[in-house]
Amino acid sequence: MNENFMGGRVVVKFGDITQEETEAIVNAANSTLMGGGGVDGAIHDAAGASLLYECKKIRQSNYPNGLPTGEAVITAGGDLKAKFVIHAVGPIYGSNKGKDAQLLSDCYANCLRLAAENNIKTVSFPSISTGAFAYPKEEAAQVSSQVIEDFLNHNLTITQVFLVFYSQDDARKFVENPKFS
Ligand code: AR6
Repeated sequence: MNENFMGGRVVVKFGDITQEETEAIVNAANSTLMGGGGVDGAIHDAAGASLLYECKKIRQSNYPNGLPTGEAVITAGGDLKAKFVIHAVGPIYGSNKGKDAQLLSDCYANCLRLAAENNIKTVSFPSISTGAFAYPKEEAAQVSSQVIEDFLNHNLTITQVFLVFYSQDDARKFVENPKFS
C-alpha cells in the first residue's frame, strides 16, 4: 500500500527505513545520540561505526549536555544507501508540560530545514516518538502531516517526503488521520 498526498510529494509506505534509497533518512534518536533500540538501533546497525563516531563528535563539539528535544543534527549515512542521516529527538509523550505536539512539530520542521539547507531533495521519516516514546499514532499523524504540508508549501528544494511505517496497520492509522488540506 502506497498512499500519496500533496500531488505525490508525500508518499506513505510501510517497510524498514534502513533500506530506503532517499538522499536522507531521519533517525528517531534520543538526546544522547549514542544509539538505542527501535529504529535508532536499526539505523546504527545498518550504517556501521562511522555513524556513532560522527554523533560522538557532534556531542563533544556542540551538545555536551545532549541534543534537546525537538532539535535535529545531520551526519553522513555510513554504509546506508542514504547519503545522510538526520538525527532528531522526539518528545517523550506526556512529559513536556503540554508541549508534546509543539515539540513533535519542531522535530519534523528542523529535519526538513536541515535537509533543505543541505540541498537534499528526498527524505524518509520514521514515525518519530510513536514507539518507545509512546506518542499516540493517530495524534502524531495529525501533527506530522500538518508540519510537513506547511513546510513543503514554502520550500521547493525538497521534492519528495516518504513516511515509512513499520507495519501496514501503522501506515493505515496515518492515512486515516492526516491533516493535509
Ligand atoms: N523502520 C521503520 N520504522 C521503524 C523501524 C524500522 N527499521 N523500527 C522501528 N520503527 P522508536 P521513539 C518504528 O521506539 O518512539 C530508541 O531506543 C516503530 O514501530 O524507534 O521516537 C531511541 O534510542 C515506531 O512506530 O522511536 C530512543 O531512546 C517508530 O519507528 C527512543 O527509542 C518509532 O519508534 C525513541 O523513541
